[in-house]
Amino acid sequence: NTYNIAIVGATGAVGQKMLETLEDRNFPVNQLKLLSSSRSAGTKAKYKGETIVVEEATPESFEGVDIALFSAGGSVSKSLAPEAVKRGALVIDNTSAYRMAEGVPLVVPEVNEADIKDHQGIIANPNCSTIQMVAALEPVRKSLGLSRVIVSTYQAVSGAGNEAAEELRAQSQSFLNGEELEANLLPVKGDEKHYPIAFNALPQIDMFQENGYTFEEMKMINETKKIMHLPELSVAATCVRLPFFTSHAESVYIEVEKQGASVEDVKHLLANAPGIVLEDDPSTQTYPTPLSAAEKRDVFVGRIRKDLDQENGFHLWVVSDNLLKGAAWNSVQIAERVLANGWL
Ligand code: 11C
Repeated sequence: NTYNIAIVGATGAVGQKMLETLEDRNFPVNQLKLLSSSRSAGTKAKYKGETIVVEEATPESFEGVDIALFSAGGSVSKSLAPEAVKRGALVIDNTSAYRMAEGVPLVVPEVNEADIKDHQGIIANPNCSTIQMVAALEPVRKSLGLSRVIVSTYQAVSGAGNEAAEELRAQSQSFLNGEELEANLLPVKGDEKHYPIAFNALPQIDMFQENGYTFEEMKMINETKKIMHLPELSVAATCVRLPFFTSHAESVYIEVEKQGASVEDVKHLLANAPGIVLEDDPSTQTYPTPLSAAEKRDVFVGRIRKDLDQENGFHLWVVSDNLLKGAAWNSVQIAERVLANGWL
C-alpha cells in the first residue's frame, strides 16, 4: 500500500527535514503535497528527484490526504488540523497546539507507542527537548523507577527556525568584523526585547509564564509527565539557547526509585535501548556533542555519573538532532508505527 501525504510548513526548518526523512526512510508515498503559507507558496522542492511546487494550505488541500504532517506553527495547526481530520486525514502535529489536550496522544514511539491507537484523528509530536530526554529516561524508568528529574538544556538556534539560524550567521560575521550586533528575533520572536545570540547564551526559550518558568521549560515539565504516564513525577527545567546550529544537548539529573543501582546498571540499560546510542568513556574522552549528533536519528547519551551525595541520583548528558528525532524523524516514525500497527 502507498499513501497520500501532506507536509504543512514544507518550507520551514522542520518541514524540509520531514521531506528528507520521508525520502531517506523510503516511506510508502503515493502522492506528496507540500503546503505552506501564501507567502512561501510557489517555492519548489525536490522529492526523489522530482520537483514539487509548494501550494498554499487551505481546508480543501486535505481532500484525499491520508496522513498530514503539520509543522507550520500552533495557529496554523489550530485552524487547519480540524479541517484535515474532517476530510479523513490523520494529522501528526509538531506544534504545541494539541499536545496537552485530552484525547490527543503525545507520542515518542520508544516510550509510549501504544498510546497511538487511541487517537481521534490527531497525534501530537512533543517538543524537541522533551523527546530526547524521555527517550533516554524511559529505559531507566522501566527497570529502576524514576522519581525526580532536573534538566538544564543547551539548545541550538535551529529550534527557533531558519530565521534564527540566519540571525546567528549574520551576528557572528558582525562580531568577528568588530561591528555592532543587530538582534531582531531571539530569544523570542514577538517578545519585547531581543538579545544577540552570537558568542552569547540566552536563558529564555519561548515566552515567560506567570510562574517565572518559560513556555519551553513548562513544555518539558508537562509533556514529560504525560508521555511517561507519571503525573506525580518531580520535574524542573532550565532551558538555554546557545550559538550553534543543530542538536540540543541536556544535562539531566535523575533520582531512581530502586536503591543500590550502579552507573554500570544505567549504562547497560541505555546501551540496549531502542533509538539510544551510548557514547560514554572518560578514559578515551568519548561523549556526544551537538556536532557529532547532527544529521543522525538517534539519541546519544554519555557522561553518566552517580551523584556524590544522593545514593539514588545520577547525572546524564543527552544529545540529539533537534530537527530529526526532535521533530521530523519522530513525526515520520509515528506515521511508520501507525501503518505497521494498522492504526490509520
Ligand atoms: C526551540 N524547542 O528549540 C523549541 C522548538 O514546541 O515544538 C520547538 C517548539 C515546539 O526553540
